[in-house]
Amino acid sequence: TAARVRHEAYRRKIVSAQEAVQWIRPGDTVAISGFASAGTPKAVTPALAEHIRRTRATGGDFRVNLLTGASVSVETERMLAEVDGIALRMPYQSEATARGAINAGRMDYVDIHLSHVAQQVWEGYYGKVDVAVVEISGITERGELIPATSIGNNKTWLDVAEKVILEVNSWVPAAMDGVHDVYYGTALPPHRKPIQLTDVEDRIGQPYFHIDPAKVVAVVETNRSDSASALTAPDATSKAIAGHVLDFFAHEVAAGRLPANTLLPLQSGVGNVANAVLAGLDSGPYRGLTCYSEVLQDGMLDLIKDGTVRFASATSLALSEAGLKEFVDNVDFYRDHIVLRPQEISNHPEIVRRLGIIAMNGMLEADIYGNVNSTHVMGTRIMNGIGGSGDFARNGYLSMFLSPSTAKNGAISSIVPMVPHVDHTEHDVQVLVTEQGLADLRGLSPRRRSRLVVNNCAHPDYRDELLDYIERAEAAPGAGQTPHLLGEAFSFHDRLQRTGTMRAS
Ligand code: 0RQ
Repeated sequence: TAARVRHEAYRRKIVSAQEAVQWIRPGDTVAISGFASAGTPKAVTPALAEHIRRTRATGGDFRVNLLTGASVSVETERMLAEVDGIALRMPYQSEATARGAINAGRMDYVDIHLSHVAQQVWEGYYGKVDVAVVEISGITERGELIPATSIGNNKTWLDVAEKVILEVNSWVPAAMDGVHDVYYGTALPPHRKPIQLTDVEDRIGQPYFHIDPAKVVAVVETNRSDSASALTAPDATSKAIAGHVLDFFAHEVAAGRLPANTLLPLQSGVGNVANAVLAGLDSGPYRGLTCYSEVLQDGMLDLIKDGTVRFASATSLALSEAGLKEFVDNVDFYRDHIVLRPQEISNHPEIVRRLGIIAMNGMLEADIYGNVNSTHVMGTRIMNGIGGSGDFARNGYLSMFLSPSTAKNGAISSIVPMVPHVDHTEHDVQVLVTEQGLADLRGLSPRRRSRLVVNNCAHPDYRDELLDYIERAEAAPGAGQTPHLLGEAFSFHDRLQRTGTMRAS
């Protein structure tokens, strides 16, 4: 206790999670820490789920509105959804139980760009925030809060919440102190100033959060690891996608549009394909690369260690047990190469544009003109959410979307005539990549794009039907700038719904 909570006034507020949770009332808006698997509160949220379960068992009703950084730990998302404890969820989830509740219409879900969350809360769209539950790694002698493994929206939650519950997690290595850069200079218009960040490693803020101590109603001590992010070795499809991306980088360097060796700051999503691209960079000619992204995973530590990556900025450090050990054992080294920032800064459009980020994100499907659906299966059922993909894709120097050319053992083509839900419009999508190949759409009109997308990216099983669609759409009277046959535009989806596959029999 003394080592982590170094301020007497906060030591007097230490209580159990069960006591702390009494501050949360039915109908409250509760903002919690957490971004990907890193930094979710470990004690108060399970206690809240239990509290809600008991209230329900005695015939009561108890639901809260839940605001987070992005996804939070799978257990947390599941526990709260299982007790039907969430009325409204914002801004991102990626868990099956919550997804089911949302798609059944039992949970309201507001799916917004991650860079917008803080400002929308300041603007009051979500009403007042009653309680913030924020995991930190310690409290200094002066009462400053030392962030944990993710920052997300924590600065905003601590600022706006009426009551604050702190979870001090002594599992977070004390050596992480100093990795964070919390910027306090953001404001709403007309008071905005330029954000003076011109290089990925710039430090423009301070290492700690500050808080009005009067708002802190409880301090709960924990010693629990983040739930480890599952990592799988890249499969053949992911490796093929990564190979096309790496060839493209070489091509852009040769064309003088990217600096040799260092490229431009990279942003990549999480998951198999993103991991394969990062692993592929290791064997390329690159030295001194930089990353300006949301989440850093184990693979990034390897790249930093061998000098492939010079510096990485993110808002979340989602490591496995092994990754964390590697980080702690060499923390003095890594502290010079990694910074964690609030997500309004890690995803800030102004900075993404200025730095010239290479944005690489996953997608569910793209259409023949380059519109991308990242979020809604069949245009109706939410998968995860838009997350940060729009922040980076819309403002990046290069905007790339990556996916296998088929899903569900080939029953679904990820290249379709028209996407039934659009997250990233044709204006924001420059490059599509599947294991089949890469379509560089820059500088091309819609009629020049469609054949390229199909020939380079679609799976051979679906290519002829797509080319036939394009030809007939172009030949139709009044075909227009972006030819479509409206009666057939969703024929792939319609067939999937009727027969269980997009394949023609
Ligand atoms: O489901 O495993 O049950 O079969 O979607 O698909 O191919 O494993 O790819 O993990 O990269 O996810 C768009 C969801 C892709 C993700 C999406 C099914 C497929 C599988 C996953 P199964 P893959 P990924 C950075 C920015 C938005 C948020 C974002 C995403 C499952 O990338 O959520 O970009 N993006 N954040 O079978 C039906 C299709 C499908 C399909 C795939 N067309 N129809 N199902 N699937 N295509 C985030 C951070 O940095 C934190």
